[in-house]
Amino acid sequence: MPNVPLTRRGVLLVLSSPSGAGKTTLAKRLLQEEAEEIRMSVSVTTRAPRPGEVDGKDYRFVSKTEFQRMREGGALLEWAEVFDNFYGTERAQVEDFVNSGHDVLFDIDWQGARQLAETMPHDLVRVFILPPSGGALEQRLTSRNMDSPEVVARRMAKAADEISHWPEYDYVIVNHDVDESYAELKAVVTAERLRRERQVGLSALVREIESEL
Ligand SMILES: Nc1nc2c(ncn2[C@@H]2O[C@H](COP(=O)(O)OP(=O)(O)O)[C@@H](O)[C@H]2O)c(=O)[nH]1
Ligand SMILES: [Mg+2]
Repeated sequence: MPNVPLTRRGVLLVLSSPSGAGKTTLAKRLLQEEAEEIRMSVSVTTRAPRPGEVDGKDYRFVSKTEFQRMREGGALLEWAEVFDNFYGTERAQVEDFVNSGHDVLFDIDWQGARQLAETMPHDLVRVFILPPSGGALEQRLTSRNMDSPEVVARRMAKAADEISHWPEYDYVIVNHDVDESYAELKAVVTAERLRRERQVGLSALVREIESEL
C-alpha cells in the first residue's frame, strides 16, 4: 500500500477589494470553514480600533513609533499607508504559518499585494472582490454606520483608486450574492491547492506507485 504523506506547499491567498465590497465577510467565512488548513495573517496597524474590534484578532493595534520600529527593523513583509494610517504584515507570523503547513489568508490592499508579488511570486494567489455596482458599495459603507460621513466619503474616493488595480489580480469575483461569491472563492482555493508545483509530496508518491507496477 502506498503510504506517502502528501505534503503540500501552502497558498498565500490575498483578498483585496474596495472597502465595503464584502471581503471581510468572505474572509471570515473561509477561515471558519477551513479552520484546520488556513490561518489569517493579522496585520499590525496604527489606526484606532473600531467598536467590537479585538486587539490581536482583527488587528494588532500599535503606536506609530512601534510601527516605525518594526518597519525599520525588517519585521514587516509588506506595509502600506491608507487614510493616514499604517498597515503591515508581520514576517515572522507568515513564516510560522507556512512552515507549519498552513495556507495564509491576507486582507490587504493592492500595495501589499504588489509587494508580496515581488517577494513571494510562486506562493501568491491574488483575488479581487468587486461590488456589483457603485451604488451598492456606497450603501454598504453608509449602512455599516461605523464611520463618520466624512470618513465614508473618503472611503468612496479611495474605492475608485483601489478598483483601478483590479488588473493586477489573478482572479476577480463580482460579489452579487455572498453565497455565490463564497462558492467561487472556495473553487479558487481548491484549484490552487491542486497545482502541481504546490504538491511537493507528489514525486515520492509517484515513485512508490511506479515501484508497485
Ligand atoms: N498593504 C496592507 N494593507 C492592509 C493591511 N491590513 C489591512 N490593509 C488594508 O487597509 C485597508 C483599510 O482597512 P481597514 O481600516 O480595516 O478598513 P476597511 O476598508 O473597512 O477594511 C483595507 O483595504 C485593508 O485590506 C496590511 O497589513 N497591509
Ligand atoms: Mg476590512
